[in-house]
Amino acid sequence: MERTLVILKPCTIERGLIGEIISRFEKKGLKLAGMKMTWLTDELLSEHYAHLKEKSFFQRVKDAMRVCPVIVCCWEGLDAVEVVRAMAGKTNGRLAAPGTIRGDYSMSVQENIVHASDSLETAEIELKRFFKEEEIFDYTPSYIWSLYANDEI
Ligand code: IDP
Ligand code: MG
Repeated sequence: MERTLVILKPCTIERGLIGEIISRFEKKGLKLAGMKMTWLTDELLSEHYAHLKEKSFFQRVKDAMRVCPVIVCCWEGLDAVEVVRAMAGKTNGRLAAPGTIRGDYSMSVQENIVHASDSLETAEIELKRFFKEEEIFDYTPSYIWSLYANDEI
């Protein structure tokens, strides 16, 4: 099973969409392996958004992530990284397809509801960045055999 990082961004907290977004991942059949509320630091965000450091909007994007605490989640499932990225949709909420999280809840490139890891390698690095080892939980939900065929897992 793969694990991936999702961050519910400040825009999501402020707009009262926490339950809606978490509910989508739950209904899909992803397993919540870790979750906490945390106030991110500029230092941590500089690391997290290092790929944007040459962009004019780098500082603005980081500041937008510190408007209020965020909720970081670890979701687990078969192909979880790809599944969650597909559920998030395109970066720009105005271009993201209806039915995706950004497509349904965002009108913005920056204020786009969630962060989702973009590859398995990134997910591993990002989970370590935001969670301590003991904050990620191993357990098997009783409904696992209703979610997957026995040759899938
Ligand atoms: P992603 O979140 O879809 O993986 P990235 O390119 O990794 O997109 O960018 C990280 C975050 O930076 C985006 O989710 C968005 O909040 C912000 N961002 C990306 N491109 C722009 C832009 O052109 N203007 C403003 N903010 C941007
Ligand atoms: Mg990204």
